[in-house]
Amino acid sequence: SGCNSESRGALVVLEGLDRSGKTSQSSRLLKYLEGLGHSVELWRFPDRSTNVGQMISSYLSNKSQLDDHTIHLLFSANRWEKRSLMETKLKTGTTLIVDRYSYSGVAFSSAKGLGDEWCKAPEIGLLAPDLVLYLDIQPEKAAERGGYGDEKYEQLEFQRKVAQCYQVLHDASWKIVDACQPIEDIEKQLQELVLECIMACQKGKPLANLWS
Ligand code: 2DT
Repeated sequence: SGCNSESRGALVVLEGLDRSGKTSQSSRLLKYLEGLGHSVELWRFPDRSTNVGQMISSYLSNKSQLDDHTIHLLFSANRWEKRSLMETKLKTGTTLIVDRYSYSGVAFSSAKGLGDEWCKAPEIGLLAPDLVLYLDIQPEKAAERGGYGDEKYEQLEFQRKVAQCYQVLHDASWKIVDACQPIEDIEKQLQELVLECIMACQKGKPLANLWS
């Protein structure tokens, strides 16, 4: 084991409500792992750089309207179009830190009233994360943090529903971290959890598909 060329990278996902600290903790993790000499990249979904991503971006900024099912499938397609690159990166030893993934997909759409099973179906066969770091914060607390932007879902009432929908999604790959602790404390906890996960992947933990 160790950092040999045959060992794979880890798929680490950060999830949580808007303003839970996912994005800043993701970049802190990236810097930390780079500092240790790991091969690591920071990804995020939606990936707004693709054609599908641009449709999503226009929807989120209220420049276009789409039926709830349609936008759900676009979010999923946006992950499918990155799946093979994701697999290649992981198999060649790069760890991916991913800011939002399929859990956001299911939580946000089921918060609108779409059925859980329907929401999960298009995610079947995407790569399953080795670790999901859920930054846990009450919607009211998140709303106090310098407010939301102007995008579609950034309203307290909707975030409350999303929080409930996230709750039914967690499985063995999830670690729930209290997002109201000092930033440095959260950072330390995430570092430990990610290192442990990277080691398990180096030792041969197999890549799996959703939903496992
Ligand atoms: P950001 O503000 O993090 O860019 O998120 N969303 C995200 C969904 O509804 N479905 C998905 O599959 C994903 C990945 C969450 C943009 C918003 O898009 C929502 C917030």
